[in-house]
Amino acid sequence: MRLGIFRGLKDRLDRMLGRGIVDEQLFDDLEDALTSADVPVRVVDSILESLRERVRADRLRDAEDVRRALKEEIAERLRDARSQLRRAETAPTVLLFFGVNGAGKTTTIAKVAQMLMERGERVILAAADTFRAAAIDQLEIWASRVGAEIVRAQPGGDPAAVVFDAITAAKARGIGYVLADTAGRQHTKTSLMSELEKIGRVTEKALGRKADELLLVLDGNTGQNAIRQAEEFARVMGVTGVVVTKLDGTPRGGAVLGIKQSLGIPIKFIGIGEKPSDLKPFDADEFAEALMES
Ligand SMILES: Nc1nc2c(ncn2[C@@H]2O[C@H](COP(=O)(O)OP(=O)(O)OP(=O)(O)O)[C@@H](O)[C@H]2O)c(=O)[nH]1
Ligand SMILES: [Mg+2]
Repeated sequence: MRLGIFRGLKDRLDRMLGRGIVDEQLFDDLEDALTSADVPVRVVDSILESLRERVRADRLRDAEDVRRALKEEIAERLRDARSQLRRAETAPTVLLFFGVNGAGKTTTIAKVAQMLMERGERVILAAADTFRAAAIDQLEIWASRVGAEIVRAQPGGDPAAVVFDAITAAKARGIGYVLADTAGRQHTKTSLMSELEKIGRVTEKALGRKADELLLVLDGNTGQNAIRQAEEFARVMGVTGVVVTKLDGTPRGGAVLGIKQSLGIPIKFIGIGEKPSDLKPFDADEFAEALMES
């Protein structure tokens, strides 16, 4: 897996560790490398504190051992049993996607739809971004490309009603998954946040329970603001997991390390390109490994 995050981290680590001396200078350099990738200061401190402890306790002297310990510290902070996508006992499983403008919601839905369909599932997409006609068309194009069905309304229609209709259709026809696309919204815009809350309420009415996954889509380029966004969406909607997109291109993706540690929200998927196949179910060890190699 190629990630853009921590671009150059591998070279920096090689240089740092190549000196063959595990000293304060090394920890300063590591701090600098992690901070410049936008890993929140609190997370950097906690990683380095544990790493120091390990170096001391296990008497690590070898560059390779320090590298492995660092990787383990990062992976430990990201591991979460809830990273796996939930599947409802009573169909349909409803996944609601939301986030700020341009985060990658619609593309992620196409990717998740394709992944589910490859597993033999049937999928309905709900085009609940009714603000722009182009948004509905974009989802329609993805639906036909990946072979999913779609429920749509007229532009300007009620987004909650679209989700309601999609759930009703899925129930009637025994379709396993409903993936709902919503309009991009800034987490600071109260009216748009209450619209999202309404979509959540209507989902609950149609389904008889809350949406099975409330997925916040975050652009990996967002840096520290990702945590602010996550806090606000979690407050208004509840968030069961995040999808971090565009990790193929960003040197600032370290902020994602803060979301799990600060808010306890697991990462479910990462996006590593624009194609439907460019999605990975999140695996903490694989991710940490890829970071170290980037
Ligand atoms: N490189 C890269 N580009 C991505 C990824 N995910 C999405 N994009 C691109 O990001 C842009 C925005 O993606 P959309 O899926 O339209 O984002 P959105 O959140 O639905 O946007 P709005 O509906 O306008 O709020 C598009 O050009 C996508 O191709 C990714 O993982 N990697
Ligand atoms: Mg969209």
